[in-house]
Amino acid sequence: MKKALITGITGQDGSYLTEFLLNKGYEVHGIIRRHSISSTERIDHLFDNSEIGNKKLFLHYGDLTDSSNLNRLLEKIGPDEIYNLAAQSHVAVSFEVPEYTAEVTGIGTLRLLDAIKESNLNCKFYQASTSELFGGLAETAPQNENTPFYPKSPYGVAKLYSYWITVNYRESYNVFACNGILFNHESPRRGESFVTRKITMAVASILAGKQDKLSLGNLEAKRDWGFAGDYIKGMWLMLQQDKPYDYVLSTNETHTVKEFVELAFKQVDINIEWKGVGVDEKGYDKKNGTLLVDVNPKYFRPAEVELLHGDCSKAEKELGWRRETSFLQLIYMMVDSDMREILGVSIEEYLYKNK
Ligand code: NAP
Ligand code: G4F
Repeated sequence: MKKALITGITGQDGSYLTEFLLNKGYEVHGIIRRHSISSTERIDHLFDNSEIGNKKLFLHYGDLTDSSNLNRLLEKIGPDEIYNLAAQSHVAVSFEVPEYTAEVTGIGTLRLLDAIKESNLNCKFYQASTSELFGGLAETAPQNENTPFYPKSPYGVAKLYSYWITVNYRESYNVFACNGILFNHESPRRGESFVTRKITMAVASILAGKQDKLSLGNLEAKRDWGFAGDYIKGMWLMLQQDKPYDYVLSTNETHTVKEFVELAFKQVDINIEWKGVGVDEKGYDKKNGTLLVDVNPKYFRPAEVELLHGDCSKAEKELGWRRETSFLQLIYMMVDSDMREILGVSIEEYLYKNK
C-alpha cells in the first residue's frame, strides 16, 4: 500500500485529493494546523467510515513554518508521495500579509524539500504551482510551460520562489519533484471569499432574502476556470511518470468575472442587465429592475492579473489528462450546491416552484 502525505489536506484541493488517493488504495496522511475551532469540515465525512478514519487516513498536527515538525513527520510517516498543497492561497490577502505569505507559500516549500533531502527519503514531491506566476499579460495568452513568469502579488512572488526551489532540488539533488502549474479551479468546496463561490453563494442568499446585492471588484478580469475534482487526477498523474517534469493544467477557455455572474444568475432564471461603466457599473434583474450587483473599489487589488487563459497541450499529450467538467457544468454544480445549503432546494425544485 502506497503512503501519501498531503499538506493543506483541509483545503479545497486537499479534500478532493484525499478522496481520490483513498479510492486508489493509498494510506493517506495529512498535516493540519491547530485552530480554536475545527478546520476539518471538508474531510470530516471520511472519518464517518470506520474502515477509513485512523485506519487508512491519519491526521497530524503541523505547520509549514515549523521545520523540526516537518522533519519529524517525514521520518515518522515515510511517505512515497508528498503533495504540497498548503499555502496562504488568497491573492488579495497576500497584499495584507506579505511577509507571512512568503514564509508559508514560499519558504514552506523549501522546508519540505530540504526535509526530503536531509532524510534521504525516496519519495516523489508535487508542488502546487499556479497560473498567478504568469501575471496575466494579454500578449502572453494562452499561457503554457514556456511562457515567461511575471507575478503580480506577494502570493505570486512567493509561489515563484516555490516553483524555482522545486526545480532546483530536482536538478541539484535528484529529487523527483514536479510543479503543477494549475489555472483556477473551483467547486462547491471553494473558500467563500474567492470570487466564484462568493457569486454562487450570493445567488442563493439573495433568493433566500438573506442578502440584498452582490458587491464585487474587477468585473473585467478573465480567468480559466475548471472544476477542482478534475485537476486532482492531473496532480497524481504527474507523480506516476518515469521522469519528473512541470505541467500546466487548464481548460483552455477564458471568461470574465462578469460572464460568471451572468451565468450564475441565469441558472435560476434571472437575466442580468448591465448599466453604467467602471465603478458605477451595476447589474439589474432585467425582469423587474432590482439592483443585484454593484462594484465596490475595496475589492480592487493594488496590481491585477487581467487575463489567464491556459494551454495544457503538454499535459494532454504526455499525461493523457484533460478536464471533464465544462464551465457551465461547474457553475450549475456550484449554484445548485449553494441553493441546497442556503435555500434548502435544488435549482430544479426552485425553478419548478417558481414556474
Ligand atoms: P485552500 O482551500 O486555501 O487550502 C489551503 C490549505 O493550506 C488549507 O488546508 C490550510 O489549512 C493550509 N495551510 C495554510 N497555511 C498553512 C500553514 N502555515 N501550514 C500548514 N498548512 C497551511 O487552497 P486550495 O484552493 O485547496 O489550493 C491548494 C493549493 O493549490 C494552494 O497551494 C494554492 O495556492 C494552489 N493553487 C490553487 C489554485 C486554485 O484555483 N484553487 C490554483 C493554482 C494553485 P487551514 O485549513 O488550517 O487554513
Ligand atoms: O477568485 P479570486 O480571488 O482568485 P485568484 O486571484 O485568481 O486566485 C486564485 O487562483 C489562482 C490561480 O490562478 C491561485 F493560485 C490562487 O491560490 C487562488 O486560488 O479572484 C479572481 C478574479 C480576480 O481578478 C479578482 O480581482 O476575480 C476578481 N474579483 C472581482 N471581484 C474578485 C472580486 N475576487 C475576489 N476574491 N472577490 C471579489 O469580490
